[in-house]
Amino acid sequence: MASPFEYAPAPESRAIVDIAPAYGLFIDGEFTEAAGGKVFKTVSPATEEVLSEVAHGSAEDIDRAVGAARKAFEKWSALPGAERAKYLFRIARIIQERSRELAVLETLDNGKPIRETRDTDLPLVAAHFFYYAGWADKLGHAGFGTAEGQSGAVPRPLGVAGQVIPWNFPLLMLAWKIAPALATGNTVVLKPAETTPLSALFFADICRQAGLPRGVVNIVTGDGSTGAALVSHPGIDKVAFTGSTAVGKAIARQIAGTDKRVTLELGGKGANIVFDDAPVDQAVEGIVTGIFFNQGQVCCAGSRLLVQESVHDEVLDSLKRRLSTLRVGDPLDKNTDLGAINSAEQLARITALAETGEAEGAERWSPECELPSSGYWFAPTLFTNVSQAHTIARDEIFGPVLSVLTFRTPEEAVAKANNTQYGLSAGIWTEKGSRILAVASRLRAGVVWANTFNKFDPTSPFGGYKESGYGREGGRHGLEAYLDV
Ligand code: TAP
Repeated sequence: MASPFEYAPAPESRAIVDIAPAYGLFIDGEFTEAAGGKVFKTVSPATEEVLSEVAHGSAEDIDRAVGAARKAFEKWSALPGAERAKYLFRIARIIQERSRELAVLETLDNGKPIRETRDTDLPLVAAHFFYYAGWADKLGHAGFGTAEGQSGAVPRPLGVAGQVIPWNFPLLMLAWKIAPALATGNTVVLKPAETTPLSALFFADICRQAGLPRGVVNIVTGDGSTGAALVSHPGIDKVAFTGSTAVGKAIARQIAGTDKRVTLELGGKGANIVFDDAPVDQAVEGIVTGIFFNQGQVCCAGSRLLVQESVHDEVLDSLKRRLSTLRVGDPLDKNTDLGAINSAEQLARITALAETGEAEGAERWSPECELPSSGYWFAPTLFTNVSQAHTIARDEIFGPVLSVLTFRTPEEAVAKANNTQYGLSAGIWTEKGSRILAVASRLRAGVVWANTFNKFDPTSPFGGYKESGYGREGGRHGLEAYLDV
């Protein structure tokens, strides 16, 4: 199949991005049809319009991709780090040059507001490639072995990495996985989520533009069965998975007893803790960012608000006023705060959990807002009178739904925050630095934000405790997951 990037017409309504009517798999540097010719449609969640038809990869395609990655590994891993870095720097710069196009594409395929793809996702995607490009020739100085030319063990790449990513930050999750893998000398086969395959395919085009050697990056689109075929393929040396805890557990079971290395980035139920000395206006902004950024479809969302009893009413009044100003609607409008839910399936899950919240006796509130008639939409919602036993306080909703609980003392706040099967994120709002340190040190969460929320940086490791997974991505720690140390 010829590259879809050569013949795509430019739809007038969104001229910044040319989406071709069909895309193939990206294997060994070429776009190719799936064995058997199976395809699936990807739609815009905001309008339900079909954006494109994408090849549905099977076990046979995975086998081809792993073969290409294995072949490429010999040369790629033998390149001096400084040479690998040049490709990563080139990729980072092309991402910056094409960031408007990629932001529009991601917003169309995912449903998230253009302000978020443009101002948060794309700058972070480029930053990850820049950051890991910088490490490529310094691996011997990362604390995982000795430098080349010195005596001792030089850290080595693992081989072929099988990477499976979710739909909530398609391009950013790709960057989190591909940038460190390539910097450390591994080659990859990546499987994007079924509902958001397009940005990974545009990334494949960027790899070609950057002159990346064939087979170093392979993209196989498809559904869960494609991901399962990748994870179980005997030719991969490492599995990097981001997604639900249920699938993460299944993967851990599947690869038990093999010598594959694995990192799992799974679900969360983050506590956002507001103490009575916190500046209320700032805390309210942080609560809104914590749960309504990306429509709450964020693994580290602050989905449980723990507010000190003495300021509960003041915070809730202010929060409701602020929620009444949020604009829900067209994700391509730069004034939009909340876009569409990613899929009909996800919308059904959010709806069911919100109904469970009501049925169990919590009090539901949403600002008045008109939702578009087509597409998948859910109004920003908060629940008060929530107890720790409620389903909406325990289960990850992965939507724009906030459960509000209260506490009296810091001890109670810590106990409630930690009372979850998850351990990915938490936030603390207080003016006292000593309280931030004391509380943060007792929270069982991989990332703890103080007086901010949902801030990301490529230099900072990210990952979970308990059922939020294991291994770290990002920062120096993120290198270890791709090295034989
Ligand atoms: P999942 O259903 O777990 O899907 C994640 C990815 O795994 C998708 O590409 C999916 O393919 C694929 N997959 C499904 N079944 C598989 C199997 N048996 N073997 C291998 N791969 C399989 O999660 P989701 O609904 O996409 O994402 C939401 C979840 O991801 C939430 O729980 C959220 O917390 C978590 N998440 C965590 C993080 C971090 S960093 N901890 C970040 C983002 C999201 P298809 O989509 O094609 O079915």
